[in-house]
Amino acid sequence: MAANQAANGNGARATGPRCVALVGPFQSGKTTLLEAILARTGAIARQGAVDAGNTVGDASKEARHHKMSVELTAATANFMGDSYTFLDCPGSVEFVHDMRAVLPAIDAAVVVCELDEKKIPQLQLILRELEDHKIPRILFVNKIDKADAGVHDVLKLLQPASRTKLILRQVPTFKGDIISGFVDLALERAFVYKEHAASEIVPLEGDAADLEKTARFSMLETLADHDDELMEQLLEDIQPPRDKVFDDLRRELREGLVCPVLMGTAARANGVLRLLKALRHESPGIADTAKRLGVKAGNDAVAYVLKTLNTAHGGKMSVVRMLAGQAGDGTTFLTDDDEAGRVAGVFKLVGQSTEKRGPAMVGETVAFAKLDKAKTADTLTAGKQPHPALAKIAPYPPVLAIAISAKERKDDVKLGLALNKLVEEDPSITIVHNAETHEVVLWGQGEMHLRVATERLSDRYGVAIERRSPSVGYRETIRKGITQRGRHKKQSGGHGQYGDVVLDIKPMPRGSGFSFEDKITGGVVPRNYIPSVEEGVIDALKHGPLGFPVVDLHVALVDGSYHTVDSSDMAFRTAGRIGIVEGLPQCQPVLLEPIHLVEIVCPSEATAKINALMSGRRGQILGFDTREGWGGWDMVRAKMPEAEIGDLIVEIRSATAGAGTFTFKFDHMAELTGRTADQIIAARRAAE
Ligand SMILES: Nc1nc2c(ncn2[C@@H]2O[C@H](COP(=O)(O)OP(=O)(O)OP(=O)(O)O)[C@@H](O)[C@H]2O)c(=O)[nH]1
Ligand SMILES: [Mg+2]
Repeated sequence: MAANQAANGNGARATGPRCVALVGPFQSGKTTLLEAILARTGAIARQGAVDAGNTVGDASKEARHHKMSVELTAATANFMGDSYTFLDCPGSVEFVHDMRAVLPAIDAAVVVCELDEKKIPQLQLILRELEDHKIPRILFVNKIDKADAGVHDVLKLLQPASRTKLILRQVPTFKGDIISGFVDLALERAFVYKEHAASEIVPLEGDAADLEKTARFSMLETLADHDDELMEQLLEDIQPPRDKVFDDLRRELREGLVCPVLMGTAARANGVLRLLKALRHESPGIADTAKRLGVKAGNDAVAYVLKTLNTAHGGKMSVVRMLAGQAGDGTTFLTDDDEAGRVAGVFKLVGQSTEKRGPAMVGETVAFAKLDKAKTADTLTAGKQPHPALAKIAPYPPVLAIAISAKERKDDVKLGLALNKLVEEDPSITIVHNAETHEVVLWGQGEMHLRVATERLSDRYGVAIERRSPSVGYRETIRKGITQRGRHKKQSGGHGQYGDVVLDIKPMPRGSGFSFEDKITGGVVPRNYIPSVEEGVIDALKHGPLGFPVVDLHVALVDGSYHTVDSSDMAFRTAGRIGIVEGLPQCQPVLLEPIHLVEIVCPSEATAKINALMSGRRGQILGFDTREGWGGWDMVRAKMPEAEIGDLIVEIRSATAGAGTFTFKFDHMAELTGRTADQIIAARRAAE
């Protein structure tokens, strides 16, 4: 089979396999739309429903359980002789990495949205990502069965989310208060929706005809912004030929000059055929996408890894888009800096069902088995030289952490392996081993993200997990100095133990850590024992009188004595320890807590709420400003104790309809006294 290269110029539609992502705000109906598309194209016999738990997408136990998408679903279908792979992306911001990682290699995105003001900031976030990647996009206004907004309100509501001009391609028609169909403004035809069937063409007359005229004119006006000839025709009141309108729609979509808006009801498969036709005629194909990405021309296969999966039976699978050439069983790939492995099985994907198939051609989206070292977002090539990485998609910094451990100790090793697989599938999870507390800390993008991660550990990898809040990095220090003797003397039978030191302990400025000084004169403590004294001191400082590591102090060894037979490294080490353990409680120990610099970004209408939230959590607001390059958004800066940041993201999201987020970095340690400190110290004692 010769690979179909897409034709490019005006008037020609792209051909060959397409890859289209379904993206959009949380719960807008992407998985339902995928289901409708698969049913309309005959890839599945009957349209399932998310609420019934029988859709192709969201088939994992976790997704079914939470009734939301928690990872990417890929499904390939044929429509009018062309192959299309749809990538159903999760809408939740917590799982956004699965969406961001696929963007580089798609031809176009269908942005599924709702006419809901509260979801506009989320829509804006998604459109920005697409705009930044220069990906042609079509807005699909879903759940139109529930909408009662008039035609003009559609653009008024949605336009603020898009930096690119939106053009309304369809206007709804009503039967009473209920939307019964639409007029297609390019075709100039009226349709009535039929449930789970193609819409029926009806005569365009009466009110609908008037509505169509005005709406079509405004569509043409927008197109004419980028087409002088069309502008002249409009000014002279000449009806542009239909083909010209279609050519403009296609060109302006592909060049990212406009973003067309279609509508429908995914749950009933209404508007789905028109959407598919728009994709067929207007969306770019692999030739344009390869050009956009800068894929190097040549005969070697080039592929981009959209997603990495660990299936129960098939082992590791890399879902890839073929950007050049072809590849099949036995093809050896390189990443941009390593070997990727050798393909052992090519699969067509329709959700969780995988079907073995022949080699993958340019433009196709398939799964390759056993590419051991390929990672999501890698650029692969079958050539001798690595292909430069076409995209680097770093996950957003994590915002929430939990400490986890295997419920049963025997699962410790299994847990380690499972965590590696978890991160391989979802790089937006980070695992940190805290050497001080011996905790395994799972960092992720939110509550649900971490919950799903722990569910996967038990469901997929068979390791039951216990979870806790991770420890806060408290420290303690002293406010007052002291000179303290530390004496270790034991006379047990033959060989005794003898070490005796005098330590000058004094507080140091914040951030100076610990320093040790040898001030011994006249050999009262022999030189060779002094490092042991220091070791003993350091050892004791790991656990101060309040229960935390002690910092910001200086210890000088000023005096001491020794015994020619009984003194040893061990004895002086113990003496050093005793000096600290007995000395520190007299030095007015005080708790130190980490304070971070926090930057929160949020839609401006939420700024006041965010300020209040920060103050309520012992935050010190440093100021707020408009977010650079983001109309209608602010950035709030504050200093905030680590303990209060713990679940901050949960409240930020609830104050901003999911759109706000934050970053933080360590700033300084601050003294903490009073009730809060007492509680922390008591909790520490109880835990010991
Ligand atoms: N009324 C109406 N409800 C719909 C329509 N499409 C989807 N829904 C409902 O909206 C909810 C979310 O649907 P999903 O398809 O899971 O939405 P999603 O965008 O995939 O959700 P996430 O992937 O979790 O972001 C479900 O309860 C659907 O039944 C529609 O066209 N009309
Ligand atoms: Mg979904």
